[in-house]
Amino acid sequence: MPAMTTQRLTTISHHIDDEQGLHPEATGEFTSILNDLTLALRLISRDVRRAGLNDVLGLTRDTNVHGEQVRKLDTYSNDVIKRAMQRSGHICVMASEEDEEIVVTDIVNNRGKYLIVFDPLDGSSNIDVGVTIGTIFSIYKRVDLTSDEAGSVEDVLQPGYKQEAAGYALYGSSTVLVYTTGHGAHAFTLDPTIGEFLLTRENIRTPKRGKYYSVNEGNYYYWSENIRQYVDYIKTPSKDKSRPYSHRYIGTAVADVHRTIIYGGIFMYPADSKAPNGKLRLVYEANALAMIAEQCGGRASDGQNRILDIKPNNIHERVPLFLGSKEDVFEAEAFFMGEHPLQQIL
Ligand code: P6P
Repeated sequence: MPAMTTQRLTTISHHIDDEQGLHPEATGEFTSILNDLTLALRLISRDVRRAGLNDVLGLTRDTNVHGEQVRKLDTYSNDVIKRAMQRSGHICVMASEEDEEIVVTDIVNNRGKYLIVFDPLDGSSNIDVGVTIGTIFSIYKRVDLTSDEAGSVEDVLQPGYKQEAAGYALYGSSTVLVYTTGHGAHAFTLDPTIGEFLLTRENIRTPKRGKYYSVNEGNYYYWSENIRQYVDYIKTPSKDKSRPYSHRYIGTAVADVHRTIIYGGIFMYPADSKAPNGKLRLVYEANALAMIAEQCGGRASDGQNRILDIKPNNIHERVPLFLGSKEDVFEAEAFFMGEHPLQQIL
């Protein structure tokens, strides 16, 4: 009888502590921030799971049975993260999809040397139909570590390659947290009975080419001719049976990206005539997803430029996104730039 093999039982707190060992200059502040963030994600997960029951539980649009103000789930998620990030005093400034301006932490004489940018609830329009939604986050060091001034918008507008950590939470059939500190990307699944995120996939690796493409085909006639040619190409049966690809599209970027980094293939939100810079946000969506994709061995670009190299000009700017298996993204880029060999003979 072969000896039983036992899977290591690793919580995200264990993993964050272990990762701290990989950063010799770490002082525990960063670890404290990540642990505070996981508390916020567990609270959001709990309330996302109840969302469908609000009406049944008598949680009206205005006040619930306890007379408490019932707020929209994305507003609630936004507040939970901001409150969790105030605790440590290590965060000097925040930016959120839900707030027009930066949020400077209100701790007196705050010397925090980190900042967080986040989309508290990506895909929230899917809540009412029980489709997976998620939270996306990035953590940076502030630009001037010697400053004792409040954090500023310059701290928030750093290029994505400056990220210290990035990740996302998926509220689907289970709650999954994927994060990286630059040493691979790792997935944890929440066991709600004990409130712990347990390691389920370490060092996720994306296949160098996949069989799925994920894009809103409803925008087909708004895309450039080159993008239409690419999508037509991957839908056309090939002799070696490598094509057609299968189409998958959930409409929540975090969920579509997660499937893409696990199974391979490509997720795209290209620019189109309605959205000349695409729909997804650079600062608090694309940068985190791009860092995760690269840590899994994949690629993320705007069709030409590496996402992580793009210097943001404003908090809410949008960016086209091509993300996934390296070979698939390179092929899409060749079509996007009109340089694919097949386009020369069309
Ligand atoms: P469309 C969700 O609203 C979101 O911001 C992303 O999560 C998602 O990828 C995209 O919009 C879906 O947009 O235009 O396909 O409905």
